Amino acid sequence: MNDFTCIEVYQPRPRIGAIKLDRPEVLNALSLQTMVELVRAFEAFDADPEIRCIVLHGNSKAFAAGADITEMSDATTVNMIERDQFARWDRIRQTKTPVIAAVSGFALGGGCELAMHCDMIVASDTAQFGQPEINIGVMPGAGGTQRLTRAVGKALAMEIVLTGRMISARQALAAGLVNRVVPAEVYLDEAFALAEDVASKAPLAARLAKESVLKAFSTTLEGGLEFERKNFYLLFATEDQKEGMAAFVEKRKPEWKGK
Ligand code: CO8
Repeated sequence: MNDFTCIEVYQPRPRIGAIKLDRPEVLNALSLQTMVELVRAFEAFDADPEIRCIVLHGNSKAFAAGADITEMSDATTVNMIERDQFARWDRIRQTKTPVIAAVSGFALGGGCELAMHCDMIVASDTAQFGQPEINIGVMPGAGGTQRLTRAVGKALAMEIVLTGRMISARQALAAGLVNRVVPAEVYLDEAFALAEDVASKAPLAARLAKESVLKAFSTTLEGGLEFERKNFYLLFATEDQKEGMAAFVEKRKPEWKGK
């Protein structure tokens, strides 16, 4: 996992996998190569039972300022279809391990959409979110019109998408787009601390709980309740359910096996 050129992959703390977008000269614009590497990193962490939570971040100036415009500017519809870039985004979306985006600076276009692919967002007070595609003659393509609308509601989503204006971290918090806003100096530590909290829980329960919450976005209430119930029952086949409940009864800390 050490031959990446657009990202850096590391383990900041036990059980936490971190991915740093690392193209600072272009504000971490998401090139095709970046997306290839992101998929590899996410899939490797997802396949590693030691990794219980993933944190995705950029640098203090930019999480990511969108897809790499220089790679798209001359593309035709046929080129875009042939590149099939969204297949990679779909693979990131399928990550089963909980994922936290730690956002400082710009999270624009594909950058905002990538943050919204994550399960939670910790923002620095300098973060700015936006879907400025309208300013370059297109529109969001990696889920922005759908995930942003579900997160912040129709009125604000329309304004962000139709004007291309950015919103501040505080506005994003008030609108429900992010989990918390913290000083820029500590945003990464705060994200790692949240990741540690998630990583300390029973991993199979965490995976199925994530899957069930996400189901709420793609099904009816009836279908979602059914899905949730099946996952709940499924967890009674795990050793961790026995351990978790025994530990509660015996007034001790549970020891999770991920089995
Ligand atoms: N792509 C390529 N290069 C970029 C991008 C980008 N998205 N954003 C910034 N850069 C480059 C700049 O060209 C500049 O390079 P250079 O130093 O060689 O001139 C460098 O990064 C620094 O940028 P600025 O000098 O512009 O920095 P400022 O602080 O003045 O401005 C902004 C920061 C406001 C963020 C500005 O850079 C900007 O507007 N960037 C573009 C934002 C944007 O439009 N994003 C949406 C892109 S389209 C998209 O994301 C569609 C996603 C669809 C899914 C993807 C699958 C195809």
